[in-house]
This record gives sequence, C-alpha cells and structure tokens, in this order.
Amino acid sequence: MTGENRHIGKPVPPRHHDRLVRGHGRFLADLRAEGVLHAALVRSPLAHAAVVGFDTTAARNDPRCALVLGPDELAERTAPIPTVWRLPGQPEDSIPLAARTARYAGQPLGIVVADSPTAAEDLAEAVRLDLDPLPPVPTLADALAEGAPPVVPGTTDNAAGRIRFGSPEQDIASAFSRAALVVEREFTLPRVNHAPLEPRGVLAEYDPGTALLTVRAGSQSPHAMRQDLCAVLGLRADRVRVIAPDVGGSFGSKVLLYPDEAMVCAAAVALGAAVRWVESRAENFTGAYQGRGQRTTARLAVGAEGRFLAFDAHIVADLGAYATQAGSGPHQVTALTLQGPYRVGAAAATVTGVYTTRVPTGAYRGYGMQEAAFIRERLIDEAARELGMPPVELRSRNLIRPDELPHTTHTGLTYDSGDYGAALHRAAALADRPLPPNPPWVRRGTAVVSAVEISAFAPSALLEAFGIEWSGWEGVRLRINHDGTVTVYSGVIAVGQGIETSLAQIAAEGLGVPLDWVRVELGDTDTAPHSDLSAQASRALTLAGGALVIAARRLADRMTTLAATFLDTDPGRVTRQIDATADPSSPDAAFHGADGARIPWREVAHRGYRGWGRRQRTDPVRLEESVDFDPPQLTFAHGAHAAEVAVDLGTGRVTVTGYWAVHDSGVLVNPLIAHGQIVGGITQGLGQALTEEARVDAEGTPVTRSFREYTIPAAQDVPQDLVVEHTCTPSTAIPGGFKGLGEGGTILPPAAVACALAAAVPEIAHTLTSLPLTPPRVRAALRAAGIT
Ligand code: SMO
Repeated sequence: MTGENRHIGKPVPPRHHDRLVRGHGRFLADLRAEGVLHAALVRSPLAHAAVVGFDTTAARNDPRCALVLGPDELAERTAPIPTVWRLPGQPEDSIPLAARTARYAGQPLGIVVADSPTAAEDLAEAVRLDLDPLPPVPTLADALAEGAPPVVPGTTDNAAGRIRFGSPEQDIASAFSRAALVVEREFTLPRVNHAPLEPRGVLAEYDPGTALLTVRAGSQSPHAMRQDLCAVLGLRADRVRVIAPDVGGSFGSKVLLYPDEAMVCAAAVALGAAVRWVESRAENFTGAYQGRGQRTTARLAVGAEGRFLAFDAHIVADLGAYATQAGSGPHQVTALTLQGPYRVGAAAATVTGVYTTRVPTGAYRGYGMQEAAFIRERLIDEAARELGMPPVELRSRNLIRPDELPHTTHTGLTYDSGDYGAALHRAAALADRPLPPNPPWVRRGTAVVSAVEISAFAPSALLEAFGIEWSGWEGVRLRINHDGTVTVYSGVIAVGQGIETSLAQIAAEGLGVPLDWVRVELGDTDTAPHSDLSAQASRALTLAGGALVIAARRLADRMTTLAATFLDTDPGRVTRQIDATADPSSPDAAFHGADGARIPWREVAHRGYRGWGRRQRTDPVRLEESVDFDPPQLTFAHGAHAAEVAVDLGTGRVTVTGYWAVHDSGVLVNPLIAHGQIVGGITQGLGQALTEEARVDAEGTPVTRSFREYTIPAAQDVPQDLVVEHTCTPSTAIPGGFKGLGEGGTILPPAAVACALAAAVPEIAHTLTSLPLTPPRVRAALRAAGIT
C-alpha cells in the first residue's frame, strides 16, 4: 500500500453534513409512502386513573376515520413489551399496550388512524375517555411514604427491586470506623428530557399479500425494536423488517420499543396498510422516556494523608410508572462506577428501584455515569475543603496510576489502560489562568474533576452475568463489489454522530483504498448483521470498528492472494499502487508483480466475482468477509474536565466562563468527529448542570412540555473558551486500539460546574448536591448562607 490511503486519524468532514445541509436528509416525516394513513395517540391526561371507558363511537362514525384501537382491541392483538434487564425482586410487570390503568400522564391508551394528520388529531380528541382518578404518586417521597398507594396493581409498596454491588458490608463498616474524616451528603439528580432535534416517529407498512411488516422508525437500535415488535405483535422474525432512516438525535431516547410505536405497527397490521405517526414536541416532552431521576445518600471515608478508604452509596432510583425493558440499567451503572478513577480501600453501592406515577426513565447519554461522577466528585471536593487541601491535590493522590493498570474495581470492572493523572494535571494546567477582577457582586471559581467511562459495552458474557437479555457482540459484513467498490454493512446506527464516515475510514484504511470507494450501509435489519445494543453505550465505533479492522485485513489479504495468482507470483512479492484520488475504475489503481506485470484492482475484483483465481476449489468465492466481534473485556475511556464559573451573587446566575476537557479515547479514527462528540456532550452536560429539569405538578401532570419551560443550552450558554484535548492510550481489548467517546463529554460537566461554584462560594459548597444549579436555587443557598 502506498502512504496515500491512510485514513485513520484524519479529520475528514462527516459525509452526512453535506447531504443534510443541502436538504437531502430523509427523516421519518420526509419518507414517501403510497396511500399512507396517519395516526394519533389517545393519551391519559391524568397521572393515575382506572380506564373505565374508552368510547370510540364518535370517532368511528367520522368518515375520515380508518381505525380505532382501544384497550379492548389492543388486548386481543398485543402482548406487553418484554423486559430485558430487571432488578432482583422486581415485580412481574412490564409495559403493556392495552392499559386498564393509566399510570402516567401522557401514557398512550389507544390509537386512531385517519386520512390526514389533522383528522387523526381531531378523532383522538373525539374518543371519550372515562377515567376514575387514583391518587397520584409523583415523587420518590410520595412513593416511599407510609401507606402510599401502589403504582403496580397487586403490590403493597412501590419497591421495584434492589441490588447491591461492591465490597462486603464489613469492609465498608471497618473503613468508616477507621476514617479520619467522613463526608456524607444527600444528592438529588432530577429527571431530564433528551430533547432530540427530531422527535420520535414510525412509518409502518403491512403487506397482507406477503405478510411482511416493514417498519421505518427513528430508532437507535432497529434489531432490538424488531425483536420487541415480534414479541408484542406475535409476528415471525422473518416477516418483520425494521429500517432506521436519518435519525435526528437520540441520546438514549430511541433505544427501546415504546408502546405508542408498537400501536402504530399494530394498526398497520390491522389495516393491511401504511400508517405513519410523527411525534409532536409536547408528546416528546411528556411521553418519551426520560433520563436520570435519582436520590442518593453517599459517603466517603478518608484516612491519613488524604487516602480514600471507602465510598458507600444508597441510590434510590425513580423508575417511573413501569420498569421498562431496561429501566434500572442506568442506576445500576451509577452503582458500578461510583469508585471512578480512584484507588480506594472499599466501595459499595445499593440501588433501590421505586415506582412513581410518572413517565418511565431509562437510558440517557452518560448512562448513570454522569450521576456517579457528580456524587463522587462533589464528595471528594467536600472532603478537600474539610481537610484544607487543594482539591486537585486530593484527587491526584488517590488516582490510580498507569503502573497500577489493569486495575479491578470493587464492583468488578477491570480498567484496561489510561493515564488518569496526566489528564487531570493537563486539564488543571489549561484552566490555570488569572481570574479577572470581580465587581463586588460577582465571584469566580475553578475546579477540575475526573472520570472513567465504560465504553464498548460487551462482551456477551458480561451481559449474561448481569442477566441482561441482550447480546454484547457486534458484527460487520464487508464486501468488495464486482467493480472494486466497497460496501460495509453494520447493525450500528447513525443518529447524527458521523459513524458512517468513521467506519468508512476504517474500511478504507484496512483495504488500502480511497475513502470515497467505500459506502456504509446501516440501519436495515434485512441487511445488517444482528445487533441488540447497536449505537448505545459508546460502543458503535469500538465494536463495529474492531470487527471491521479484522474483516478488512482478511479481505485485503484475499485480494492480494488473488492478484498474486493472476500475476503468477507469490503474494509476498505483490505491491499495490492506488492513488488516493483514483476512481475504482481507474486502470492505474493496480497490483504490481515482481517483473513489472500489473493487474488493476477492479480487474481482480471482477475476476474474483467470476470465481477465478482460487487456489483450492473450497476457497471462498465471494469477496466478502463477515466478522462477529465479541471483545475479551470492556474498554475504559477516561477524561478530566475543568470549569471556570462566575456567579452573580444578586441573581444567583451561574455563567460558565471557561471549560477545558482532556479525554483519552484511545486511537481516534476521526479527530473532527471526536471533537464534535465531546463538545456536544459537554454542551448537553452543561444543560443538566444549569437549567434542565423535567417537572410535574402535585397531581403528576407534566409542566415542562415545551422549550419555553424546559431550557436547553443555546450557543451563548457555551463558553467561548471551550478547549478539548485528547491523549491516546490505545485499547488493548479492541483491534485498532479504539475506545468509546459518544458519552464521555456528557459525564463530567455537572460535577465540574458544581465544584467550580463551590470554589467560588465556599460558604454554600456543602449545599451543592442537587441539580440543576438554577438562579433561584443558587440564590436561596446564598441567602441561607447570609451572602446576599
Ligand atoms: S444512554 Mo446510550 O443510548 O447508552
């Protein structure tokens, strides 16, 4: 290979940018479908109520109506959505399409199909719901109160199971009894909305002639959606195809099949037609599952010279009205990752799941690790303050050193590689600048925090050990076409993160061909290798990329061997010359034999397709390699973030004036995409630090229903001084050395901002245990401390 076709590490502009910017995107609402009908959902306006009546007479009698499915019809046609990740002791209860009790405001109770979106909306309103109100249980306190009404019928309390991870009780007790200092706090992490640019949507087409259901959906995991659809609708897997078109962001919100999405598919099957539903922004705020939602009591024991003796936490998780397919998962990950990048004598955490009458919670970018980082870094910060030690010094003393890796945590995670201290000190150095003089009503502060990130969520045996009914492996199919062009098929999904480009870079590098010879085909269960977790858990690039490294190496070898046969020489004597700008049809892009003989790349592909040139009759024919990659273990990315904040003592408004992030995600395939991922993650994390909270009133009715009440960061909320640097410790578990970075940016901002605010106003530091740090909340703390 000539040096021109090196692609890994190049900041190639993502391919989808040009297409989307020019308006060639094909999102769910853009797809054309013949004779498509339109659906609207009938949703519960109450947080908790028995569904006594669902009168569809008026709706059915409207000439615009094609179909109405209420609880009775749905009960005949559908089964509840299966659960894949349960807590021990979790009640046998999963989310149904046919609900006889509404357990959250916005829960879909039925579906109406009509000839236009407006008609569908009208008819959904024409359905007369008869609801018998039950007492709402909107908060964890309500749910845990003595005599609280049970959310799950037939149970006596709102417990949704419990699990404990980490050191034995006696190790924790002994560490705390020996401690020179114990810091204990209660942390409240509110629910948040994912707020993707594109809400959810489904276009389901059922062909009664072939009995094939084709579902196009804004999904982060089409294979998982297909499996769940088969279970819910009682359909055969070979008759269901799920395709994700362009997806306008997900952040964990589109990984699971939702009841409303399944109802659209049930309606398409019932009608033998095409039915589309496009979610409204208000529905997305109230009916899409939310993230976070946790109240945690945590403590840190510190010994002589500031050594960490133990972390201990009791996490109370708001699972909402149903423990969805994987509802407790993020909270379990909080427990698993509380220890973070630190060496500590003992660490343990308990997760108690609790039902409330609110929309379920689930995956959100950072998946429990943002919560863990906030709790841990605030505790450490508080310990430093009480010890009178600089927080960076306290962290530095306790960070696991590179020579101590691999290191297995008390919860059984084995960190593979990294240099946590290097990242911390680099972030601290970047943030070390003189603070400008303050007017008397402004204070400023800086903090540096640290985390490791579980990435490449796998192997399958790990998921099996956790009792998660998903696979961890990831497959790719790599094909050289008859003209020498290349197609990659993968079950991971593009949700705006640029994965198509990164995978193309890996394939092009491995085959030694120009980047634009490679097309990446994602999102279709008919062609993509199976993938349950798909683009979740910072795993798409690492695992699909790792598989692709192997596949490309094999296919490159086969091409070379074929070329050698045609050139009548040994493979070792064949060289290749492909100009980085060459077209695949270029005769100059060729293999060269020892004696000046040559054969074009496309000619090798062409002859390969004829089945010519094989050394043995049993040698494979197709120029295609399928590789299923199940790594030996998890791989851990890590990072340190520094925030500089200014707080207005009069208004309580916190402004982030500078932000510096140092990440290690191993080998970066595309630094431009990596930068965008980290900046996007930081921005999202700043929203959770400062403004975002999904709220309900005392009746459990959502009050954050639009971007008026729910404020996400805008450009002016992101500091101009936002610096991202990368260090590179290659993963030893992943071919190519990649580590994940999709979630990394999101994990640390709340911890960084809260600790920086604590540095600015030490008088209120001990109260900075709840998010978001809104002006009213900060002002109240300032007042209580007698500062304003
Ligand atoms: S929160 Mo993600 O989709 O693992």
